[in-house]
Amino acid sequence: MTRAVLSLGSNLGDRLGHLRTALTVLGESVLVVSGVYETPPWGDVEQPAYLNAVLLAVDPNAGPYDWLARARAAEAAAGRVRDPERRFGPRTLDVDIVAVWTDDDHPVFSDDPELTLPHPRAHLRAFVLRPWIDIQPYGHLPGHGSLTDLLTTGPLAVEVPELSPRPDLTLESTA
Ligand code: PH2
Ligand code: MG
Ligand code: MG
Repeated sequence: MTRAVLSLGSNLGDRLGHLRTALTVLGESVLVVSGVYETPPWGDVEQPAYLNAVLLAVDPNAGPYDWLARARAAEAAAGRVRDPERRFGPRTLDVDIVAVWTDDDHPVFSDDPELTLPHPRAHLRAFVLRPWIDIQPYGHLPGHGSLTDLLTTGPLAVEVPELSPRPDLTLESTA
C-alpha cells in the first residue's frame, strides 16, 4: 500500500504551527501539500475557524493502519486532547486518512469503524475536496467521482466561496 491522501485541520492555539508539526512527523513520505485555507467550522458551529490543508503521501512500506498510526502520532505531537462529548469539536490538530491506494493503484475500501476508507464524510466536506484539487486537479474520491464534479455540480458548491485561501501561510515540505 503506497499512496495516501491525508487532510489536516487545526482550530486551537498556533494553528499553522500545528499543521507544520504534522508535516514534520510525516517526514519524507510527504510528496506534495496543498495551499492553506481558512474555513468556517463544519458540524459543530460553536468553535473558531479552522486552517485546513490536504497532502499526498507515498511510502512503499506503509499500509492503511500505518498511515493511521502516523496520523495519531502527529496529533499527539500537537498536544491533541479528545473530548468524547464533542465529536466535531475544536482541536489543535486533526489528521484524517481521506483515501489510500495500493501500489497497483486500486483504492482501498474498508468499513472498519477504526479506519473507514475512503473517509466516510470526505464527499460532504468542501474543506477537504477544495485543497485536494490544488494538488490533484483531475483527482477522484473513490466511490464518489471526480473532485471537480463534487465541488461544482453538487450541493457543496455553495460552501466553496466560504473557504478563504491563505497564500500568506505556507506549509514547507520537510522532505
Ligand atoms: N473538522 C472537524 C469538524 N469541523 N470544520 C472545518 N472547517 N474543518 C475541519 O477540519 C473540521 C471541521 C472534525 O474533524
Ligand atoms: Mg476530521
Ligand atoms: Mg480525525
